[in-house]
Amino acid sequence: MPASASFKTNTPLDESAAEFAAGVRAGLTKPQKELHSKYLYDELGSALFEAITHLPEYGLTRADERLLREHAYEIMDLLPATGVVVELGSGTGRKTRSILAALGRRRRHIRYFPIDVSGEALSRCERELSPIADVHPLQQSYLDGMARVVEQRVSGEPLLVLFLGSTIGNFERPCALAFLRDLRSALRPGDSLLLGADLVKEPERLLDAYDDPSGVTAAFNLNLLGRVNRELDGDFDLRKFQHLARWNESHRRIEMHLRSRVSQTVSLAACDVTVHFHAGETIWTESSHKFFPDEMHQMAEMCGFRVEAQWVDRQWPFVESLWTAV
Ligand code: AVJ
Repeated sequence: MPASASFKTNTPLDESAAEFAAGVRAGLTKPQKELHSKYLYDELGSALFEAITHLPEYGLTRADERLLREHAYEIMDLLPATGVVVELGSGTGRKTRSILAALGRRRRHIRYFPIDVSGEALSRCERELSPIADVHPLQQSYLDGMARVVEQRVSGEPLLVLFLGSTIGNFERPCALAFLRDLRSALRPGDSLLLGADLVKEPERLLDAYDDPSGVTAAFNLNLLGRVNRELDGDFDLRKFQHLARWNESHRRIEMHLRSRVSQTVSLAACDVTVHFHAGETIWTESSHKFFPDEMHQMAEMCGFRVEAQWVDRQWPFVESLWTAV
C-alpha cells in the first residue's frame, strides 16, 4: 500500500453524490440558474479541461508553466529552505514539476501534498511526481486539505502553498478575499504562497480563449449537463443548449453560460425536481475573473500577506505572485 493511502479521506461515494444532488437542485431553482464550476471536473470534464490547455487560443496554462519554468530558481531563492509544499487544485501536477525539481536541489526530502477534487488527477499526479517528491494526495476541499496538512506539521517547518492556474479567478472577488484570509489563518508568519492569476487583456482575445473555434470549451461546458444526466438521472438534451462566453466589463470577468435554445422542461429524477427553461434563458456555469498586477498588492495586504516578488508573462499576460504571511 502506498504511504499516501493513510492521508486520503474515505469520503463515502454517496456523500459526495448527495452533495452534488443538493448543489444542482439549489442552483437550478435560483432565478438566475447556476451550476457551480467545481462540478465541471468529473472524469470527462477533467480530460476536456486538459484538452483546453493545449488549445492555441487558450494561453493561460502555457503562460503559467512558462513563468514557473523560467523563474523556478529565482522563486526558490526567495523562499526559506522549505521541505513542505501544499498545492491547492493540483490537477495532475504538470505545472508543479519545475518548482519541485528546483526545490529538490536544495532539499533532499520534499513532502508534497496535492489537494484536488479529482481522484483520477491525483493518481496521475502521484505517479508522475513521486520520483522527485514524497507525494501525499488529499482528495478534499482546499481548506479541509490545508487543515490536514497543518495538523501534521512539524514545528518550525515553513510551508509553501501553491495556488496556480488562476483558479482564484473562479471566486467572486469578495469570496476570493475571504478565501485568502481563511488560508492565511491556517498559516504562520513566514509561510509562503505562490499565487497564479490571469491578467486583464483584450476582450477579443479572452472570448477566443473561452469560446474556441474548435468547440472544446463548448464541450467542456456542455459536459456538465451530461454529468447531471449520468449521475442524477437527468434528461437534459445537450443539443438543446448552447455554450456562451461573455466578457463582463464591470466585474472584469469571463462568464460561461449554457443557453437554452428553446422553451423546455427538464427533469432530474435523483433530485426529484423538474426545471423549466424559457427560450434564451441561461445556466451560469463559471466566472473567470481577470486581474490588474497592482491588485495583487492590495489583495495581499488585505489578507495578511506581503508581496515578495512578481513575474509577468509577456506573451499571455499572467502573473505569478509570491506572498509571505506576515
Ligand atoms: C482552471 C479555472 C483557471 O477559468 O480559465 C478554462 C477553467 N474554463 N476554460 C479558467 C476554464 C474555461 C480555467 N481555470
